Amino acid sequence: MSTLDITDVSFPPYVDQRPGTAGLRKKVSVFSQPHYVEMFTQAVFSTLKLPAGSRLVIGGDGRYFNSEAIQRLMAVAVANGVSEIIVGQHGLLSTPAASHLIRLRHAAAGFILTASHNPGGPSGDFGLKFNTPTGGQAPEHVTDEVFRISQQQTGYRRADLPHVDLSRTGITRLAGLVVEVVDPVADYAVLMESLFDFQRIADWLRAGHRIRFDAMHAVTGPYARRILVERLGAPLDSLRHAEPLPDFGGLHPDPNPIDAAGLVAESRGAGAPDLLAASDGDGDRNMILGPDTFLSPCDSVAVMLANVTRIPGYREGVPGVARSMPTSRALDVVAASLGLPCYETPTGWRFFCNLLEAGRIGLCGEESFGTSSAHCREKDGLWAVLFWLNLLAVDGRSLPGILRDHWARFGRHHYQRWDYVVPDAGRANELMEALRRLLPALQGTNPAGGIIDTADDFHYRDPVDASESAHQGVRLIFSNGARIVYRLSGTGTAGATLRVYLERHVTLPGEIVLSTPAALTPLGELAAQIARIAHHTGLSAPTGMI
Ligand code: G16
Repeated sequence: MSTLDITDVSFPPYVDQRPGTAGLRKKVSVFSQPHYVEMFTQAVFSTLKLPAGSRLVIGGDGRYFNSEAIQRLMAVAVANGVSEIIVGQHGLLSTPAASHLIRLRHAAAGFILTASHNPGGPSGDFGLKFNTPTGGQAPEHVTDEVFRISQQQTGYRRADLPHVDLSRTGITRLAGLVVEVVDPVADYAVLMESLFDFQRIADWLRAGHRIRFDAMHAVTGPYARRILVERLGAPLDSLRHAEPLPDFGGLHPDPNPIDAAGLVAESRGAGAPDLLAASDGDGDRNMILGPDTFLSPCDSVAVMLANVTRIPGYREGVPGVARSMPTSRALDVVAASLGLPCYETPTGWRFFCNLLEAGRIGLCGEESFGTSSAHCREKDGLWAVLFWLNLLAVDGRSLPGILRDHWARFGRHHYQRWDYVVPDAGRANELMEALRRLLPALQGTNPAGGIIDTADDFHYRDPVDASESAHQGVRLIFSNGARIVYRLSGTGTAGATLRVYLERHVTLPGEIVLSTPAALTPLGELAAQIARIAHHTGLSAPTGMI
C-alpha cells in the first residue's frame, strides 16, 4: 500500500501556547498565524506519542476557522501515527458527543475545536482542546508537558494530505489513511435514549406542556432538532437559533441570563413555556429556566441528586457526587442526607474525570452552567435539559414547584457570581497576590456578623492519583453559612476576569423567599472591600453579575 509523503517543516516556537482551563483559547487572528495550529498540534502529539495505526476523533463547534483548522490538524495527525480519523460531518461535534464517540470507538485521543462560550467570527475566539481515550480532557500534568514541548520544538511534521471532503458521511481511503465522516448526532441520540424515558417525555409534551430551546446558532441546533423535535415530538417552533453559523449570527453563545436575555424575557409572565433552556458554542453548558424562575446551576445539580433514582439511567443511584470549589454547597447538603461522598475539586471539568473513571462519582456540576454524569467525560448541556424534562414528566409539579419544595426541605443556597473584567491582567494578578498575603490576618476575624472560620488558598490533592493542584482560588468561609471565593478566569483570551463567588445558606422561610440580590449584595460589597478591588483595578462595581 502506498503511503502519504511526510514533510518536516522548520519553524520557531510560539511562546503563547499554554493551555488554560479547557484547552488553548486565543483570538482567531492568533490561531490563523502561519503554522500556529500545526505547531500546537505537534506539541500535543510529541507529548502523547501515539503508536502507529492510532485512531483519532475530531470535531468542533462550527465556529469561524473550524474547517480550515481541521484540515491542518489532520495533516499533522497523520504524520504522527494516526491512520484512522473519525470526524463529524461538516466538522461538527458537540463536546459531549465527541467525548462519547472517543469512548464508543476506543479512540487513542480526540481533538475538539472550540472556544466554548466565547464569541466567534473573524474577530472572535478560537480554541483547541484534546481529550484522552477516557473521553475526558487531558489532565494538568499532560497540558503542562504540551506547553513545555511547545516552547522547545523547532518545527513539526505534516503529511501531504489532499483536502478531505467533510460534507458527506461515509468512508474515504487515502493511501493507508481511513477518514470516516460520521453523522454528529446519531450515536449521541442513542446514548440519550438509553438514559431517559423518551416515551414519558413525549407523552408530557403531547399533553400540552411547552418547551423552548435556544441553540444560540451554535452546535446544539442539529442535536436539539433530532432529539427534541423529531424524536420527542416538540413543535419546531420550540427551537430558537437552531442553525449553526460560523459567527453564531453575531450572538454571544453563552447560556447565562445576560447573553440569553431574550429567553429570560420569554420565561416571564402568563403563557411562559414550562421549561426554557439554552446551550453554548460547543454544547456542554446549559442554562435552564422555568416560568418566572431562574434555575441556578448549583441548585440544578442538587435537585438532580435528590431525584436521581427517578430517572431510568440512574435507577441504581450514584456512588458519590462532585462539584467545583466555587460552586455552591447545595449539592453537599443533599449528598449528606443520602450518606454519599461529595468531592470538592478545582474549577475545570477535567478534575472530575479521575473520580468518574474510578467509579467514585456518578453526577457532578459547576456554577459555570455545567452539569453531567458518568455517561461521558465532559459536561453536557442537552443531557441536563433531558434530565429536567424527564423529571418534570414523572413528577407532575412545575419546575418552580420542585425548586420551592427542595429549598423548603434542604434550605436555600443564595448564589451569585460577580465578574470584574480587568483589561490589565497584571493588576488582577497583583490583587490576588495581595489577597493571599492577607489570609493569615483574616482568619478568625468577624467583619460583618460572621466569623471567618477558614481563610485559605484552595489546594487540591486528587484522591485517585494523588496529583496536587495549588492556588485554585481564595476562600473565605464564614461561621454563619456564608462564603466568598475569589479566582481569576482561565478561559479568557485578553486581559483578566476576576470572579467573585458569593453564597449564603439560609433555612428560615423569610430568608428563602428573599431575592438573591437582596440576600447577597452586602456580602458582595464586603468581598470588594476585603480584596480592595477598586484600589487594584479601578473598578468600583462589577462589570457583570450572574
Ligand atoms: C471551562 C471548563 C469548565 C470551567 C469553566 C470555567 O468551561 O470546561 O469546567 O468551569 O471553563 O471558566 P472560567 O475559568 O472562565 O471561570 P467551558 O465551557 O468554557 O469549556
